[in-house]
This record gives sequence, C-alpha cells and structure tokens, in this order.
Amino acid sequence: VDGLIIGTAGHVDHGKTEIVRALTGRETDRLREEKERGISIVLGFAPLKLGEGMSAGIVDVPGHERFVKNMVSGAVGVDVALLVVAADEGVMPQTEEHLEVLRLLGVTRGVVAITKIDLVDSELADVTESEVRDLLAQSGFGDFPFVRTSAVTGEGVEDLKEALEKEAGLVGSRKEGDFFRMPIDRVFTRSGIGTIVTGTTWSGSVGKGDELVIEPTGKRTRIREVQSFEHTLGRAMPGMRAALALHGIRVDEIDIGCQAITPGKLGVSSIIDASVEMSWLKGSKLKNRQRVRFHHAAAEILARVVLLDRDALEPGETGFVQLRLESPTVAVWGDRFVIRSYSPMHVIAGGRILDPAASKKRRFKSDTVSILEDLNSDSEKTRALALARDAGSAGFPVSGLVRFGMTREAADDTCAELTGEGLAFAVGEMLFDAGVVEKKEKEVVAAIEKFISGNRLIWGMDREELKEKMGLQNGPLFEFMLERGKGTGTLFFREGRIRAGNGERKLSPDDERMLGEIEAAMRSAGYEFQTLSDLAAAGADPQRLVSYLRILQERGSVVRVLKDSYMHADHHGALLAGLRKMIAEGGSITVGDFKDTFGFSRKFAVPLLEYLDGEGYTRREGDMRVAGPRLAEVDPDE
Ligand SMILES: Nc1nc2c(ncn2[C@@H]2O[C@H](COP(=O)(O)OP(=O)(O)OP(=O)(O)O)[C@@H](O)[C@H]2O)c(=O)[nH]1
Ligand SMILES: [Mg+2]
Repeated sequence: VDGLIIGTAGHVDHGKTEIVRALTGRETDRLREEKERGISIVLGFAPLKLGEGMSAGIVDVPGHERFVKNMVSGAVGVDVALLVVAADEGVMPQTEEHLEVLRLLGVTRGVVAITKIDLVDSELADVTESEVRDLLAQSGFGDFPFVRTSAVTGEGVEDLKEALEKEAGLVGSRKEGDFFRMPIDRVFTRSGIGTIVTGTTWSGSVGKGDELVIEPTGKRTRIREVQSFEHTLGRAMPGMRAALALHGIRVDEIDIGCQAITPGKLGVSSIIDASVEMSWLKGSKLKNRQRVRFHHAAAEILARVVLLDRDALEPGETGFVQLRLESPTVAVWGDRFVIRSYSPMHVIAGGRILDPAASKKRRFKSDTVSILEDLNSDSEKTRALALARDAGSAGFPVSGLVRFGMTREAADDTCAELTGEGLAFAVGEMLFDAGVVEKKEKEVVAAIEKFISGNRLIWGMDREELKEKMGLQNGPLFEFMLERGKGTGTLFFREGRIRAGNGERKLSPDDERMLGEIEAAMRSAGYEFQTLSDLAAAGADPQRLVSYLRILQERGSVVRVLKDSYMHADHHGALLAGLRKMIAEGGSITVGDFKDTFGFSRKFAVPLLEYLDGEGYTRREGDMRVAGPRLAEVDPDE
C-alpha cells in the first residue's frame, strides 16, 4: 500500500502540535528548545491510523514566521492539508502564507480544524470559520470540510479524524516511477545503528541492501534497514514517511535538503527552466535577475530568476523563468517548488519544473517560449515532441525522457505513438522531430543540386563532404536520411557519391563531342597507354580532362592503368586476353615476349607489367611473369 502524507499548516500557537497529539497520541515537539519555548521549530512526525488498514504520516510544521523555511521543506510531499486556525485569533499572516505554500505546491485537498473552541463562544467560532472560508475561496481552493476541535476537552477530535480519513480516501495513488527518490528532511545517528536519514519518499521503492546515491554530493551508500515510524519494513513505497539506516556514510556527509536516489538515474544541474505562478499575497513581485530563495525537495537554494517572457511578474501572474542556482540540485520535470524573497523572507511564488537541466537561454525568444509551453503540458507526447524539436538535427535521446516525467516504458510508448502518427522519427536511441528531418532533407537536396550545377561533369557530391557540409558528422540522422532518400527515389548513390533528382547526368553536346574525341584518341593509341599530358597535348582542356576521363571510365570505355595513364577498354580487354593465352601456352613470359607480342617499346612494357602485377593478373618470378590469382577471371575471347 502506498503511503499518504497529511501536513499541518497554520499560524504560530494555533494548536497544530496539540491537535496532532490529540489525533495520534504523539508529541512531535521533541527538541529541548521547543519544549522550553513552547513553539515548534523543526518538523515533527507522527503516524495516524485511518480506517480499513490505511495509515498516514502526519508532518507537523512550525508556525512561527522565522521557520517558514522548515514549513516549506515539510510541505513538499503533502497529499492532504490540515489547516489549523485558532477560534480565538482567526486568520493570521502565517495562516495565509502556509495556505499559499500548499497551493503553490499543488496541494488541492484539505481539512480545516478550528481549534481552541473551548476558549470561545460559538458566535466567535462562526466568525473565524467564515474568515477561513473567505480565504479558501479567494485562493481558489474548493470547499474544505470544517471541524471545530478542542485539544483540552477532546471535542471534535474523532470528527476531525473521520474528515481526514474521507479526504485521504479521495487521494489517488502515486505513480511508482522507475527510480527511488527521497528528499532528506532529517539526518542523525543512533548508537549501534549509525547514520539515519528520514524523508517523504517521492517515487520508487527501496529495501535493505539497495544502493543509493546522495545528491548533490554524489556519495554512494547502501541501505542497512528501512523503517517507517519505528516499524521495520521490507520496502518503502512512494508517499511514505521513511527512515533509512545507511552503510558507509557519516552524518556530516549528508545535509538536510540532499536527496537519496537510485544511482545512475539523475544528474545534478544548476540551471532549471520552470513555469511560475505568483502568489496572491501582498507585495509578491519578481523582477528579472532577482535573487531569491528556491525551495525545492526539502532544500533551500539561493538563485537568480531570469524572466524569459516578462519584464516583471505581479501578484497572481504566471510566466516562464530560468532559475540559475548558486549550488546544484537534482530535479525532475514536474517537481513543484516555492520561491521566497531574499530579504525580508516572504513567499512570493511557486511553480513547476519544466526542464531540470537546461542551458542558458536568452529572454523573449519565441522558440524558447513555444518549447516551454509544450513542456508545461501534461501530455507526454507533447513534451517528447517539444524536446525532439528543440534538439534539432542532433535528436533527443529516448532515455532522457525519464527526466521529463516518464517511465522508460512510457517513453518508449510515447515515441512509438509519435512515429506511428508521422510526427517524429525514432532512429536507434534518438528521437527526431519530423519537421526538422524534412527541412534537413530539403537542405541536403539543395546542397547536392548546388554542387552538381557547379560541377556538371561530376556525377554526384562526395558523401563525406555532404555529411560535413550538413553538420551531421555526429549522430545517426545523416545515414537515416540517405536511406529514406533511397527508399523514396529522391537520392541516388554511386561509388561514394550522391546525386539528387535523377540518377543520370545531363551533358551538353559540346561535352559529348569532347568525350567522343578523347575516346577516339585513346582507341587510335592502341596498347600504348596515354598520360594526361599526352591527351592535353592532343588538344583536350586539361581542367576538364580528368572529369571527362572519369565519365569515360564510368561508361566503361576507358580504363585507368596507372596514375594519370589510361587505355581504351577494348585494348585493355584484348591485352588481358592475349596475356592469358601466352601464359597458358608457355607457363611464363618475359618482358621481351610481352613487348614483341603487343608491339610496344620497353617504356610501356615495364610499367604495364608492374600495373598487371599490382592488379593480380601476373606475378613476378625473377625475370619472368607467371599467372597471378586474377588471370583466370579474364575472358579469353575478348
Ligand atoms: N485551551 C486550549 N488551548 C490549546 C488548544 N490547543 C492548543 N492549545 C494551547 O496553545 C498553545 C500552542 O499550542 P501548539 O499546539 O503548540 O501550537 P502550534 O500551532 O503547534 O504552535 P507552533 O508549532 O509553534 O506554530 C499551547 O499552550 C497549547 O496548550 C485547545 O484546543 N484549547
Ligand atoms: Mg507546533
């Protein structure tokens, strides 16, 4: 069974701790200083048995305005609020501030206890009750049930328990998630046990022997024992109060506000993008780059707020911000937080984390705002697509979606839906926005066409050159686009080159005439290979000659025999066939035999035989040539 957390809220001295004692029989003020001063300072905890085997953890917060920091750290995991208002005092500043904290953290359920009714007549209790109803209505809360109580006479305590039980029954169960995560709100040692941390578990479950990392310090530890309210548990489930006894880590290595997390799941970050909502409380205002107190997951971290889409935020307004933290934290999409002003310390805003590990952003950029609007969506598809769009041609790793409020399974399902609908492409582990890919494909075609129009004699653009030009050296997108181009018949491939539009090169009549002339020159040269300079001397444009020769090679009318040396393909074929016949008859040949048979000088014979050795048609043995491994491939009738 999942846990459930009830959190007290209310002004100092209004009877929070007393009512928790009346409900649970537990004293949550444990510090000597708390007992001496008669006020709560730190968080207190007590278990509350509800009907039908349900049980809840109560977090009792201090009401004094100096300890709002502690109140907020206790409020982060609350499912049901227990708003305590003393009948004799009515709504006071921390009644409002605590309620605002709960609202900004997204708490929607609660019960109001009008306490100390033994001190007032029912008329005054009515006045207090109507004040609280007004406050709830103003803050946009629904109708909370009201119960009048006295910790002195015990009046209303059972009714309060029933009301809490009813609200608790309406809270949906938490998603377990892929990993364990618990903000730490207490750290202490117990002799014979060692270091113990406590907190409200946010996601996942843990048991004895499990490994954890304490962030942001990165220290590893293993769980010695799991308890909840002094009872040893097999596993701690989400939404529980849990005490974890830890191996191999000292108390002074852990601070309140650290998080205990399954290792390898989340990294630390200091830049966070978020949506914020300003408090309705008087004087709530945020200016760009204002220094604030960022309360998140039981930690208070100083930060500057960069307003991304506004010049300033006034009470009740909403906007997108970038939080630049002065020390790192571990955040996940959807985490709620509260912002207090630096000095004096007042609750001024709250919000939800949209990008837990952002990079610095400039203000007033429409792209940024549109991505953040999508990340502010509860639809997993909308978020995943926004991340893919933002990642551009680099793509977004599917595994990274886990930091954006999805389990790995949900991430895979989301990607499958997006690709099924043609909105995205999944290539290996990366997700690409379909619009981004289609735009890039157009750029690829344009780059190839531009290249070809400037190099009309070259069949296509070099693959590696294209990849670099597109900035796609890293990642799988380039290969993916080529495959798609092949599939749709828009791209053509030949020997490391890529052509767009059609697979055939269009040559001008002038080019065709030049090609004919070169071929004729090669043919009349017979077995004597022609070098580039031979051909240039015969009148061919040396600039274009190499391209023309490449085209003739592609057409199969010319063979390159040595560097810068070419032979007509008919003569090349006849040469090989003649060679095969000679060696078949005599077993071997000399340079002299070769020269005489084909009728050329030593100047041609020696380099040609070296070429034939290199190609594997012949093999040198002393002064003789014997058959090479490839000679058998030669067509003897050529
Ligand atoms: N007569 C009367 N006194 C009460 C009642 N509840 C609490 N008190 C007294 O009010 C004082 C404050 O009670 P606490 O329960 O400590 O108040 P709190 O809200 O926990 O105070 P902080 O935690 O410091 O914010 C104590 O002296 C209690 O005895 C009640 O129902 N009737
Ligand atoms: Mg108290």
